[in-house]
Amino acid sequence: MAFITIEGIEGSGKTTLLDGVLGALRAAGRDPLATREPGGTPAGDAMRAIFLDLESALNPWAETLLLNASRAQLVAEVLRPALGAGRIVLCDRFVDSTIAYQGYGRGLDIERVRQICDIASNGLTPDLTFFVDVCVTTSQSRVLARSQTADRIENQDPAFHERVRGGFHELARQHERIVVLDGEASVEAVIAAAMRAFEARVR
Ligand code: T5A
Repeated sequence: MAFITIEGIEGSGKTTLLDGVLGALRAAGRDPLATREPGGTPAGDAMRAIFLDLESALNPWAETLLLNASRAQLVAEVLRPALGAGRIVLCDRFVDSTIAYQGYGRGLDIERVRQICDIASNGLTPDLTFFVDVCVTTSQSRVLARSQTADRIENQDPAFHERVRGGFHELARQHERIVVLDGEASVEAVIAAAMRAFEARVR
């Protein structure tokens, strides 16, 4: 049993890494579960759609509470049962994203944001977190290459994304569970570095 989260700014390669780690674990005979935030449950997916919609004029605290409503549902409906069954769970984003985006990015009081996240996560903390780090220029060119239409968060200015990236670096300094991976390296190199960290810390 292990709870592993993957963090980083937009287009940093989290989903690509998650797929790579999933494949490596399955090849080793494991049966991991993969999910994501916001979303991962029917109710959470509906909240994700509201959260990302450009038409949603969300107040930053409403945004924080919405993300954490989705999280509370995911913890109760998916994460706890899977971990309780002894599975390895990989989650694309978790509490660190809320601290980085709503705390550092939006500028909300970080302690109050953390208190809300604590209610939603209900004591669940990752065993290992991969922070896939890329610069904002790389992030923006990857997001643009994928689609010409940005969602509500991708639409924020570069200074916002710099603050979010800085927030992830600050969290990595504070928490030993966070492993910083160079997301500018090749996909194969990022996956290999993650698997080395997994074997050293989880097995
Ligand atoms: N959010 C979320 C908050 O504000 N607060 C919160 O609490 C939470 C939980 C949705 C949004 O929600 C916000 C943050 C987000 O804005 P999301 O669905 O995770 O979160 O959205 P994104 O971060 O935008 O996810 P992306 O799919 O855009 O990015 P990924 O998963 O990091 O990147 P990925 O793997 O899809 O790769 C992007 C492109 O880069 C290439 C891939 O092939 C792909 O084309 N790529 C690489 N290219 C070269 N070298 C590598 N190493 C590469 N890795 C990937």
